[in-house]
Amino acid sequence: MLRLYDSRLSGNSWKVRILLSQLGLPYERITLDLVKHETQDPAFRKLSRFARVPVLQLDNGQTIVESGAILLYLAQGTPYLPDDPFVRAQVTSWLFFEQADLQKPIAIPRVWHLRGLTSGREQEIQRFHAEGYAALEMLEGWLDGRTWLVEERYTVADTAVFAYVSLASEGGYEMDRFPSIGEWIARVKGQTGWVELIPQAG
Ligand SMILES: N[C@@H](CCC(=O)N[C@@H](CS)C(=O)NCC(=O)O)C(=O)O
Repeated sequence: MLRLYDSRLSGNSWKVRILLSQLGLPYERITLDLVKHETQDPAFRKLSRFARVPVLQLDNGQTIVESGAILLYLAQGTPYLPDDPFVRAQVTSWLFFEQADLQKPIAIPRVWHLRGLTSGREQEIQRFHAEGYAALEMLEGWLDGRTWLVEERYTVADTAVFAYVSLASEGGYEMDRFPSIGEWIARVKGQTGWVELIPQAG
């Protein structure tokens, strides 16, 4: 059975859990505690060359690291990643954009907010916000008048970009500024098989 190493609040791991659910693939979930630095455990480091989650372990024991690589691996041959090479390149370009421009400026202030570590970091947060807002403006412009990121169909580009963008308010971003992003987030959440980051109790 597939095995996913994740952590409770990891948006990068969440992307993979959404796709696994949408594909109906059973998997074993192993949730690491990042506050306890469990990613530094020598046994885990053998699985993850970058000492980070998510890690997908295949039936034969091989592992895939990096959320984008895991999404592309799992989605091949499914409607979530079209076969046409040009369309695949469009999907891949969104995965790169998310990692280069969106993920870090959203994820780092979010972790500081969630762990109560913002005091003394105001200037750094401002710098991350400037970078993040610039990327969010580009995303907003692209989504204005469009339903999905690529070819007007839902793909792993949407899954990948959705995760941290939907969590940005937890990092102090004012998301009311981005109405098209807000509508697109609601559409992603409405996709069959979509799962919450943390399942509601009861
Ligand atoms: N580019 C990587 C980023 C992975 C990443 O930053 N993972 C974080 C959690 S979201 C992590 O494991 N950090 C290590 C730690 O905090 O110990 C991906 O997309 O998978």
